[in-house]
Amino acid sequence: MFINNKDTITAIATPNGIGAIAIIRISGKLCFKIVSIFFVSKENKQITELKPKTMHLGLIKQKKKIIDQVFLCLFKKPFSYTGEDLIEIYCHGTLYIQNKILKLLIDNGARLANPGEFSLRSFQNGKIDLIKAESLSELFKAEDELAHSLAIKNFNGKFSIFLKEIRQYIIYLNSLINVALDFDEDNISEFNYKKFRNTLVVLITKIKRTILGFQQNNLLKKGYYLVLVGRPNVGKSTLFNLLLKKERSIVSNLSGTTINYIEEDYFLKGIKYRIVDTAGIQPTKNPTNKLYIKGINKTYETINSADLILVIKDKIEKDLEQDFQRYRNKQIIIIINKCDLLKKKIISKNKYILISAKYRIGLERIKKQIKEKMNKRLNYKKDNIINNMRNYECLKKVLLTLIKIKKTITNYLTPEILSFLLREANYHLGKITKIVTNDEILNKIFSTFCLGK
Ligand SMILES: Nc1nc2c(ncn2[C@@H]2O[C@H](COP(=O)(O)OP(=O)(O)OP(=O)(O)O)[C@@H](O)[C@H]2O)c(=O)[nH]1
Ligand SMILES: [Mg+2]
Repeated sequence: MFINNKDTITAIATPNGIGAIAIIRISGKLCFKIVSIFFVSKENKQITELKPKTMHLGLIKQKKKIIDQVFLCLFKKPFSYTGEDLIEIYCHGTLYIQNKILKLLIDNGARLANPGEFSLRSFQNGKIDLIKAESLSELFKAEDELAHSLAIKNFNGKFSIFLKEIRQYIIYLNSLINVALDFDEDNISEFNYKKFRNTLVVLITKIKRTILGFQQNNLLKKGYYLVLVGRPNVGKSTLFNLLLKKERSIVSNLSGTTINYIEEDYFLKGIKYRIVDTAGIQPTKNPTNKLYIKGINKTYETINSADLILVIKDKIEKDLEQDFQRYRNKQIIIIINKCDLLKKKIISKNKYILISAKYRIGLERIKKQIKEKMNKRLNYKKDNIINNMRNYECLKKVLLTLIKIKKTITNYLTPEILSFLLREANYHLGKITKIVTNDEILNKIFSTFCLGK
């Protein structure tokens, strides 16, 4: 679509709309020439005489008419984000001024850039590698603290360092094979089998750990599934609304108010969850109401995919978990609601949390428990440095090839075959960072960027 880096491109880099200031970018061969047509610096200097990477005050003029007073910063090739001559104009943020300046640039020979085109040029001119570009893309999508910290980590090269280390391991394994290849076929014992195997195991463990971190993180990005379940009328929807701080689910004193489950994003201490309010489960064994049966089936479906179940009750029973025996393998928090109706004063025990959703009592205890229960899983995030699915897939292929090698070395494979398999692993590894010539992949990565980036 936009793999043409001969044109001079321009775009408004700040968000669409009115603001105090707006930034307009222009990059390419004709950049200085185009801007000098209508920029008059306060120092009365030509654009090319202005000091790079410094703010310069001046006027934007169309013939004699002043359009705006602006600051301008120029970057000379190759010392710019795109690697080309680049100018940023900081103008006042009215829509009229932004569009007027943009129009002046386009009328004088620039082309409106596509989303991500500045970054694409940066990549094509070797200023950023593919991992950095992809991390940038992830940075723009990051909605919560976790996604942001991962993207920023990779922007600073953590994943690249990891890949370098993996490559070193593969080079070392290859060197062990090469020693064997230098000897003749009958002299296979020269191949240091034990060293090869041990190194391979270390390498496999390293990659496995990283892959596991990504799988866990991916789950986190989608949000952990918190499901509110219980008998009808116990206050599930009241609690759901209270956690979300909005009247999302209908609350009433009629049993069976919630028929279909309702799902919403819920953020707690920077972590994203999906929280689900479900239809209350009736105690009757063989229900006949078709609508109710449908609703309940949905409730059980959500329970099956839950990471944490919040069981709500409105009285303290002997065996609090009796209805949920079959979900014993799931994490559960038991909540006794409507504590305001209790005659005796009872305090929360380890087994359950006493709350009153209606009177907003005990909410903090629930939040604390959610955090504690999920913490074990959240720890995985520390290991995760893979920035996206494409790289995950490539790394998985590297891992599968290495596992194949590990399985087959016991069959006394010749060093030639091992060398061939190692090359295959290296090929998949290379796909993560190598220059991608496929326009489709490049488009996919860069088109997720904002305009002007
Ligand atoms: N006294 C008291 N009443 C509550 C409390 N929480 C909820 N209620 C009331 O209990 C009734 C049922 O609340 P809902 O939140 O609709 O209950 P539910 O579990 O979603 O019910 P279903 O959707 O029918 O399964 C409403 O009249 C609420 O106002 C509480 O803490 N104390
Ligand atoms: Mg309800």
